[in-house]
Order: sequence, then C-alpha cells, then structure tokens
Amino acid sequence: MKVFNVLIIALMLVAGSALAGEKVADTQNAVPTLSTLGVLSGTLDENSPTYNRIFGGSVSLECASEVSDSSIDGMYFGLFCIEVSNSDPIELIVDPAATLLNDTVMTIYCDPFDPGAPDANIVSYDDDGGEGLLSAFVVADGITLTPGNMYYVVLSTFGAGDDDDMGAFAINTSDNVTECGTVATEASNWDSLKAIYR
Ligand SMILES: [Ca+2]
Ligand SMILES: [Ca+2]
Repeated sequence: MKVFNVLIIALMLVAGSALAGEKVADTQNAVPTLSTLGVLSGTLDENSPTYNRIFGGSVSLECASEVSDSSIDGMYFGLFCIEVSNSDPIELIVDPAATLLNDTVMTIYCDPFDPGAPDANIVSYDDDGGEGLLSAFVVADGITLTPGNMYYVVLSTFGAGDDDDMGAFAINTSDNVTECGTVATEASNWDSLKAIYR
C-alpha cells in the first residue's frame, strides 16, 4: 500500500512539473498597434468541437513550428479561415472587453488544419501574449502571411472542463486580415469608401 501511495505522489509530481513548464510567467500584455478592421467572434460551449491542444514552438512561416503535446486534452475550440491582403505582419488580439474566457490559447495553422493532428502545419502558437491570460499575435512577432493562401486561426482555452472554459470571445484583427471568402480590398478604410460614393 505504501509503495502504491509513493507511486501516486510521484505521478502527481511529474504531472505538476509538466504543467509548470507549459505555463511560463505572463510578462506580455499586448494591445493593438495597427488599425483594426475585422473581428473574429464566437462562443465556446458544449456544442463546440474539441481537440487536444499543443503548446510552445516559435514562428515558422514555412508552417513547421515545432510544438509540444499538452498534458491537458479535450478543450473546446473555435475555427476561422483567414486570408491576408498583403505581406505585412498581422495582428490577432483577443479582446478583453468582449471575451468571457479567462485563459485562452491561439494557434495559426497553414491550410489544412486537422483537429486529429493538432501539432502539424503550424505557423505559431500563443498562450498569454495579450491582456492577462488572453492571447495575441502582434507586429513584433513578425508573422507575415502569403496573400492568396488560406490559413486557420484556432482559438481554445488553456484548460478543459472548467466553468470558465466556456463563453464568448472576440479576436480583433489588423486590417490586412480578412475571413476567407470575403473580398479583400486595399481600399478598405473610410476615406476610400467615402471616395467610392462621392
Ligand atoms: Ca492564455
Ligand atoms: Ca498576458
């Protein structure tokens, strides 16, 4: 019986240290630096699909960021297909004013995204780059995507199964990001729109 208890404690220590390594100190609270145009919004709840999220890695414009499997599995996720109108760095920032989730993670995938292979085809992953424990990709991350290609933004929670792992969220995007299928135009600001109707 004692040996069994020691084994359990050892297992708990291993699990605890894995989590501690995954959650680094939150030193970033990024806010938008570019003009924002779009919003990717949704809600995570019992109707959402689930997957086993990853963590870590760096930025890989070749869709090959080397990430690790999280010990936490089965989180709800929201999925968005995006395109870019130019090759400038993009921003994707979870909006604290419109997000009820406590701790998000966000991953950019190249096309395709397969929830069954969440560690493949990744441009970049972020945990706490935004306000508090919310996620953000900002200009300083240097994420420059290729116009004409499709990418997938996956928004999920750090944990799974807690009350605060469900709720509404919104991701503000820089104005060179559009959802797939919407018309990407360089004339997407008020001055040029007014010029069209002048
Ligand atoms: Ca987070
Ligand atoms: Ca933060």
